[in-house]
Amino acid sequence: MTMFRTLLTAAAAALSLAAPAFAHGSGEIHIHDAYARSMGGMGASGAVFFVIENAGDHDITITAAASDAAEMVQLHTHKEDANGVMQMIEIEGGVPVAAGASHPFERGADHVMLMGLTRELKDGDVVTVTLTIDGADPVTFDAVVDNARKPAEGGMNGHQMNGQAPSN
Ligand SMILES: [Cu+2]
Repeated sequence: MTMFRTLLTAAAAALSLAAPAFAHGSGEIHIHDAYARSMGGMGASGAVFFVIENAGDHDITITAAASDAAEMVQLHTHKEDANGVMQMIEIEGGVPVAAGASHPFERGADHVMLMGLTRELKDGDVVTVTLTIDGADPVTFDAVVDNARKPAEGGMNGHQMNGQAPSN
């Protein structure tokens, strides 16, 4: 049996060595409810929000984000400074998502920051985002621009009708 086991082990080792890089591919990573918004026209900033689900059996870390909608794209989060003021800062070390877990990118928390929009983002436009992931293949998804959407919770205007034009 020892010989047989050795052969099996060798075969398994050869298989794992030969396995393509996408063996733990994006089929296990799901993006839900993606949308984008802008804080102004071309050259201004925008952000992308979504929920990422790691349906795989090992932990991953989102290390970077890219999009052709902006000159610079960063993983951001909000942090309270010494004066109690919420500030946006770049996330260092990436965003971990444990196996079987989901992680929200949402208003007032983690988000994909679009800095220097290359075009105006109007409602219904599509922003394509690619996430670089440690532990999985890159994931590319489309986020539809919805500038009227309110934060999911805690928003002062949460009772307002979605899609209602702001008065200005
Ligand atoms: Cu930001």
